[in-house]
Amino acid sequence: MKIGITCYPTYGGSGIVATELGIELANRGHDVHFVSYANPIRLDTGNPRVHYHEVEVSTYPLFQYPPYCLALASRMAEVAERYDLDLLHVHYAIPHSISALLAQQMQAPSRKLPFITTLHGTDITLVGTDRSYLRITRFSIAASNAVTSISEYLCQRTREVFGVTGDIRVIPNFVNCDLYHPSPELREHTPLAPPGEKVLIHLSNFRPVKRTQDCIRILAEVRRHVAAHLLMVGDGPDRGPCEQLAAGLGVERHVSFLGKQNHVERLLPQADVLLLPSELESFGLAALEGMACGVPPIATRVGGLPELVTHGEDGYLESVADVAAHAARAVELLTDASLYERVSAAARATARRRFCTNLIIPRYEALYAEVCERYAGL
Ligand code: GMT
Repeated sequence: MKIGITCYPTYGGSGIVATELGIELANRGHDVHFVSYANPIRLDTGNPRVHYHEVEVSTYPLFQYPPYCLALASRMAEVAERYDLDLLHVHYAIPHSISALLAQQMQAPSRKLPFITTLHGTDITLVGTDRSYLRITRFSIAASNAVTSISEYLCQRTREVFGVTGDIRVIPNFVNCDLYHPSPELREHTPLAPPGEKVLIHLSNFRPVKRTQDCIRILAEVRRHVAAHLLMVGDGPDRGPCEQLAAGLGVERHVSFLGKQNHVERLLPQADVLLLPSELESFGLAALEGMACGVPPIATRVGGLPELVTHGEDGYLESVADVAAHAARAVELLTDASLYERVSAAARATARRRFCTNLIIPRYEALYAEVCERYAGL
């Protein structure tokens, strides 16, 4: 098929999922056209079936707010026409599904261009705090030819927030288990931490919802019992406060801030435990990527995380802000080798059994075929 994908190309889970989906689809023989304002992160494949079309937004002085939504719609329509696209798949409702709807209408009646909207979470929670997006988001969800959400939790929330009664298909996020895999050798001898120290890792965009400072507090607590080093991967508004807190708690030598990294599959296998103390996660992609690498997550019991992590089996779920409980779980795992091996193996097994690309990508392919067939008959 010829598929147009739109996402936010920034350092966020929705962009990562959209990018990885496009790459996997291209590996399976589809032609994938990314339409966005910048090259999506992690899109560094040499696959000739992956194309990127930039949306240029005019900065004419009259426009205090450049109309990105319209420029995107226009580019979507242009790409659909030139490359004979079968459908558009947009990740994140605001404003991508409205742009897709406009592109669809611009093509009609000569070309049938259905579009699918995948909800990732913040597109729904944002509406919770900014009601000005409520009506337009509800409208764009209803106008989509299919809607998917990345967890049961998010599906439920969408129904509650928007009163949506139509079909929302839950297709969970996925991980390439061949690319993301454990490496006991690397874990034993990582160059990223002093020899003999255990390694904790956190991966996010350092937004307040991630509670990144809790990671620093957890490390400080863990170090009272076990020699450990923390890798903080990513960047965002709370990086500065984290650095200050590390200095304040006297653990700055034991924390490495690695900034934004594209190849997290090379970093994760070097860690023993993944920390995800978020206030909310609709899915928790970082936890899944860690699990595929055999790195047990210690996360919060919020949002979609309980659909991914089974407490005590393949990771741990604790209350938000309960630093002592998160630290105690880390100490437990890091000091009991047989417990560690069991939980680590179970984490990897969960990723393989339930969330591997070879299980999830065919579900998107089936949906694409179904939507195209249904839309052709309209
Ligand atoms: O969490 C973020 O800051 C980024 C955000 C996004 O929309 O890019 O992530 C959301 O989508 C990810 C991929 O589906 C999920 O793994 C995250 O849990 C979700 N974030 C939240 O719900 C807060």
